Amino acid sequence: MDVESIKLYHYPASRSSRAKWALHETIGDDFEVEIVSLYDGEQFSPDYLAKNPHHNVPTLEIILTNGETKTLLESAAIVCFLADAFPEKNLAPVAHQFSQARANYQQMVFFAAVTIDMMLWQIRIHEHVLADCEADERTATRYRKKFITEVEPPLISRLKQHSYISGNQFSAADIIMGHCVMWAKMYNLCNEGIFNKYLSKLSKRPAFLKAYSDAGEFDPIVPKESRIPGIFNG
Ligand SMILES: N[C@@H](CCC(=O)N[C@@H](CS)C(=O)NCC(=O)O)C(=O)O
Repeated sequence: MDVESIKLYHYPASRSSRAKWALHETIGDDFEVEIVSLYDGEQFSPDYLAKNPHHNVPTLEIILTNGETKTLLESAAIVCFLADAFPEKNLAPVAHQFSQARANYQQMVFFAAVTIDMMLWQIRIHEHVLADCEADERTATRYRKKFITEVEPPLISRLKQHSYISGNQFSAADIIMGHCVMWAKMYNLCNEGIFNKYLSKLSKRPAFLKAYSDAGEFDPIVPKESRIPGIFNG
């Protein structure tokens, strides 16, 4: 597959930063970034919905020299695709039969991208995204409790045992987990010192610094006028 160009549809500090970080880790700076202004509803334009019917970021477009465009959705899928596409970057243990390292890595990818992301998403939408008529304080409270009792302890235990989330080597799992830990801290979770140490290690990576160079533009609180019942769901 001969690649002509790569374009990421992105919103600062959102889940698309995971894809941006993985791109900087693997291909450097040679890709285009287009901001989708989520709070202005640009993700609902017909042109964007044709690329991404889930009306969200990230969307990754890989334009081939033969004119074809490959479109990839889902931040974790994009991160893992890039990690496997560039094995020389050592971002993922190789998949071979009964590889404990690969299984451990995948466990952390899915724990972050599915279980943790879902809990943080529930907290975020019920506190900062949904219209008043849809927001439910009890849901946010329930997930805050569950996060503290069921997510933080296994993460702390792992980070006490080794330097990164799935071993002593940085991997694509840290790209997703690192984003989740920053998201959690924004919501006053992951307050133990060990999470600060983890983030301080991750944030020394040049690719991290580039991916989050625009993070200051992110305001977690969606303006009231953008909280349209039934559609924008974070
Ligand atoms: N599971 C998807 C979720 C993507 C997602 O919901 N992104 C948010 C920003 S963090 C978004 O674009 N929301 C806009 C909307 O839902 O309209 C992924 O990880 O890529």
